Amino acid sequence: MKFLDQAKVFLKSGDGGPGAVAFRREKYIEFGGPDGGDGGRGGDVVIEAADGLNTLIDYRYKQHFKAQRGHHGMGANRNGARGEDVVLRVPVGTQILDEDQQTVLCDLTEAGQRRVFLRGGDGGHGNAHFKTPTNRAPRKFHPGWPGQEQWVWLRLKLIADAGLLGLPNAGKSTFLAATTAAKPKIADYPFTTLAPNLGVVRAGEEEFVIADIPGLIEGAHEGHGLGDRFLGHVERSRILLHLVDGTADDVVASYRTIRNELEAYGGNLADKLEVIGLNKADALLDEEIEEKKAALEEASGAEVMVLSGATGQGVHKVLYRLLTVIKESKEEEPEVIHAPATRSIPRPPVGQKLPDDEGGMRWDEELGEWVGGEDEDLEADESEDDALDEELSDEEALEDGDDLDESEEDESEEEAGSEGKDSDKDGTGRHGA
Ligand SMILES: Nc1nc2c(ncn2[C@@H]2O[C@H](COP(=O)(O)OP(=O)(O)OP(=O)(O)O)[C@@H](O)[C@H]2O)c(=O)[nH]1
Ligand SMILES: [Mg+2]
Repeated sequence: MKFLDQAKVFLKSGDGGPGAVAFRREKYIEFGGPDGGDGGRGGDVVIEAADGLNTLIDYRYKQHFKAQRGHHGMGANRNGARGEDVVLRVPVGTQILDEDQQTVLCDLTEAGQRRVFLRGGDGGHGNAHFKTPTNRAPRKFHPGWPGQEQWVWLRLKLIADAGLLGLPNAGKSTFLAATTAAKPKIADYPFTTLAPNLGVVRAGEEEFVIADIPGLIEGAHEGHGLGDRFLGHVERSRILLHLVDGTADDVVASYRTIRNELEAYGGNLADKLEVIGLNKADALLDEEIEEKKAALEEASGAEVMVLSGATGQGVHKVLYRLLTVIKESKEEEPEVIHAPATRSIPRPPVGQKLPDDEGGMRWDEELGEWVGGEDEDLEADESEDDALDEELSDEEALEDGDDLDESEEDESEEEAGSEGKDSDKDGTGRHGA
């Protein structure tokens, strides 16, 4: 299944149904009074965290979610039925962010959690409601209250107890495969892992979840490599396992590169507890291990554990350390860690940064593309980077989809709406009865 961890969707709760204008008309009964019922309430937009989902890919293909409007009231004091809710099933760990991506509106951290995100509008009163001693035949009715509508971002931040970090090829996926039943792709080229993988470690009675994310490189926060967006999936971790490839010439530089990216990402990441692992010990001589371990300890000011995901050397000790911290942290704070809002929009791709004064171009965070300046500049810039091209074409495809959806649905709604209202407003008799 394709992995997608962010999507922008339009939500609308149902409008309330209009009240009816109707009068009792029956043989032998004179002066039958007003008996138009109330309209039904519009459907809600409900968000539900579903077990067994781990991607937002469904929201790439459908972006508009509208709950049904309430049914209209009818004669003989019959109230309209309630509109049907629209339910969005999202993976556990999904946040709903405001359109500005700054505010977390809702954070679903447990399977089965349900939130009424937008309430449907109330139905309007029928004319029976407006009768008074002085106006015994009112033709007044209320058309119903409108529903609410909003564009929001869905952002998935997977929930794992421990997060794996490191440069590409540090051996993160190998570690995950060695300690859990997960079967991530492993190969000796960078960026083997393109989307996060989760695995469950079973240690005796206990178990915990590890997340393996794509490798980070220098400048990931500026969009280099795969960018740093995947760090969102370790934001809720209680501890990070930072793997450093022991066969690298300068392990301290490797370590610092990742630390810098954590700082640049912001959120709560740089302050998280971290276990540092000098990996691939099987490929190193003993004195190399000693030397590199000492250098790393000096640079980090923390103890460095030596391990090899390939042979299993030192792996149990690392798992035990992780488990101890996770257990302590869960005792202190059993709730899933609330992750702050972090930017989920694409960042300027590599080499695309233009100074603000150059041609008046600037990077538009909302659109994820360069805006302003001369068109020629824009084209030249776009063709430089394949990644950008892909992003743009994806977005265009989505936008086209939006337009279609909207125009279709709007038309059908308008038709339905105008029929409904005509029959209400002519005020000549029973509404829909
Ligand atoms: N000798 C040795 N090789 C290892 C060890 N762990 C991983 N490797 C090798 O290092 C290479 C990269 O391993 P991966 O597990 O794919 O690395 P990764 O960190 O997941 O890399 P990305 O997914 O690209 O970020 C593979 O060829 C592995 O076989 C180890 O402990 N010892
Ligand atoms: Mg990997």
